[in-house]
Amino acid sequence: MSTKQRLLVVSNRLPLTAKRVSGRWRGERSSGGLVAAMAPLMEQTHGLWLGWPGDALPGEPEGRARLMREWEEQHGYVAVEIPAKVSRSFYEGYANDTLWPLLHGFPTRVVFAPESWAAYRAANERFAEAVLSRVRKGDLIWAHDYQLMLVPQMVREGAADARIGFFLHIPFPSSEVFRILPEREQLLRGLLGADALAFQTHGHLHNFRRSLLQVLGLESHMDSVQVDGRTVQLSALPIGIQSDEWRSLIEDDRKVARRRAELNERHHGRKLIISVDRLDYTKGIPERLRTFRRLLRSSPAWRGKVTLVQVAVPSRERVPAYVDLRSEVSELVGEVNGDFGTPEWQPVVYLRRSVNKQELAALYSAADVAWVGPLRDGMNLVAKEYVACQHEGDGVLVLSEFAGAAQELGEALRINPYDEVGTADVIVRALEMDLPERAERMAALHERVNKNDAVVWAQRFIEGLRAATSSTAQVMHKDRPTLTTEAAVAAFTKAERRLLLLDYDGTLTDIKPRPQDAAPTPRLMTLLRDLAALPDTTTAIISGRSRADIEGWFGDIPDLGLAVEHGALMRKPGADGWEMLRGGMDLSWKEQVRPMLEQFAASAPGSFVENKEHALAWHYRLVDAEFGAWLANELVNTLENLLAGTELAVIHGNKVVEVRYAWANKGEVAAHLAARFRRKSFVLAVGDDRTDEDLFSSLPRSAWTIRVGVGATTARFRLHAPRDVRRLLRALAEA
Ligand code: ADQ
Repeated sequence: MSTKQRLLVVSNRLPLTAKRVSGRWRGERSSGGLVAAMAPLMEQTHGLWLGWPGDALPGEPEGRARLMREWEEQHGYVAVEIPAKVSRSFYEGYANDTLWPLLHGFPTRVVFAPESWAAYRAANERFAEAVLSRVRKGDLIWAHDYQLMLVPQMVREGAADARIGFFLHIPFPSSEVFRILPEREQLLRGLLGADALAFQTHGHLHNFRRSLLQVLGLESHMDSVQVDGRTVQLSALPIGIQSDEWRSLIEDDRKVARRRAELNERHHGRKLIISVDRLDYTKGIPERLRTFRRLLRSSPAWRGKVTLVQVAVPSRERVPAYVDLRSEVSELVGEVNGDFGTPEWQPVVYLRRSVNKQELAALYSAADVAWVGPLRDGMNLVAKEYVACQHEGDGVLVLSEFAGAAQELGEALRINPYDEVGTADVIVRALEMDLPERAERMAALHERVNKNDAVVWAQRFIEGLRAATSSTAQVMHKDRPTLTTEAAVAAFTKAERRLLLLDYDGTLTDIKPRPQDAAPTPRLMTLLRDLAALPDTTTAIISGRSRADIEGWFGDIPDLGLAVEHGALMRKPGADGWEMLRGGMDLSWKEQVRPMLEQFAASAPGSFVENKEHALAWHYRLVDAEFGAWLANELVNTLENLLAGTELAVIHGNKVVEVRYAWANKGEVAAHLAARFRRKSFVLAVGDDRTDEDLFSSLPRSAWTIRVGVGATTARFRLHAPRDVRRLLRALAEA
């Protein structure tokens, strides 16, 4: 990788935290495997790491600034300063009180606080600004985790061609849980600013895709999604550990060997179970202690023969939920030890603190069983660390099926941590397992964990990001430019004659759950009246709707052209009556097609059949998004077979499947109206779905064709939403 392609890592914390000790600012290493995973790439590319250095406590500001400069020069660490008030509400508030429980699937623990959302936005802006102030062409930006979900889009807005990757370390929940969040759309859009998005497991990725569909109505492929004409690559990429480091601790470190010998000695004649967690409610610590109590109750033979060492490092202690958890765990430990302990034996050894890696390695390697029981976990590195430290290969890993690691570590004994009885049985089985089975299981785990370590993980992510942003990928998916109002107004005013062809739903107004709710607002009516009254200008609405709807809303604007049912019927500007584009039609096909549509409507509650004058439509906007899309594809296939060779066409529009005459399309009307306009005229056509593509392709290349929203298009330009279309048209009306 050339030095031109630097890696810019963006994470909430920098690898160093600024602390003021005896009046002087110093850097302290923050813990975390991410630093080691990034190290080779950071070094090769002379990369930068952008993150928060800790609160800027009052006092010695020059000393702090000097320290930050040193960090940047020596390590490439760039401090992203966040005002103390914002940082608390951002980190302890939105990130840890709202997103953390939500993304782990604990909706009842989610705190909804609009103020903390504002802080989250503000903090994400700080990170994005820091990236934008440093990024150079070709750099690869890699943002991490739930604290920074808005950063990809914010960076994209400031640097359209930036190469942005994002990795979510924690789970992505079911869409039913995710969509309770008021800011669900902004967060999804924030992530979609990236070129490559990766999750820990396929399950999380699947949940994310379902949320895209349910919340944004965005369909995606297994490995990609199209947004604003860009492709976002999607993948599942489970994070690994620093296997090398753990191996050398086990094989070469004398202190670790000594500690292990001491542990073996102390627990001689007993089985040792190890559990290591951050003190977090997602880790299932109370559940584990209750299960252990049950085991001791129901299996008296194990009393005095097994010890559970629970190491728990305090975490997020300013968040109330964590304070409660801390007391609950202490009480439970006291209860179990009080109920079952003897002068010779303490059932639970509880270490509520951080222990260093040597101590951890000794514990892992001395333990007969690791009991990893999170209620939900993105990956869980402890499971992998235990495996890496089992150099003799005789320990047993007991792993929650709700940890991401369970997807990879199939040879572990699986538990449902909520099931006390079932889990207690599995623990007994682990304690009693014979050596050959233990060895066989552990050998397979060992190989997998060592092969997919943290460095391999980081390399894979970067390869994916490079591929997603390679020049060929970019050329293939290069999008339409966004239309600028100034350019359109200039061309509009210069032209002698002007033609404006406007789709209605999804173009002039937002799509509504029920078609009848999409009536025009008074403001939109005024806009259309103003446009229709412009001199030397023809304005027409071309809609798939019925004559009744469109005439009911716009019939009294005399100079507005109206075409309905995709152009089967038309009222020319200034004309009184309606005319058919082609006459003498046989409508008997409706009798055959209608029962089929009714059948689909009956199998999908919320969907219905609309009987138009010259067409039939099945609307499924209210149907569960995934089911609706699947059913619509079924219907289209069935109808296409049935109608092959007839003059009818099946059209899959925006949440609607429609059968109508092939000639009755928006292109026919447009060609009809545009025929009277000379080459130098200004012709503008705007629409949001597949039926509008007919409109675009019927017009000369010089026409101002505009697609609203996402999706492949032949239009020359793209606008984001109906709001933008109305803004543009207002500018034309006033030009
Ligand atoms: P965490 O929720 O922090 O990480 P985990 O993956 O288990 O969870 O990592 C914990 C790390 O802290 C391990 O390396 C462990 O050794 C260490 N640790 C825990 N308790 C300790 C103690 N008492 N003393 C010293 N060290 C201790 C988040 C997600 C996870 C995901 C990781 C990485 O929640 O699901 O696996 O990021 O992506």
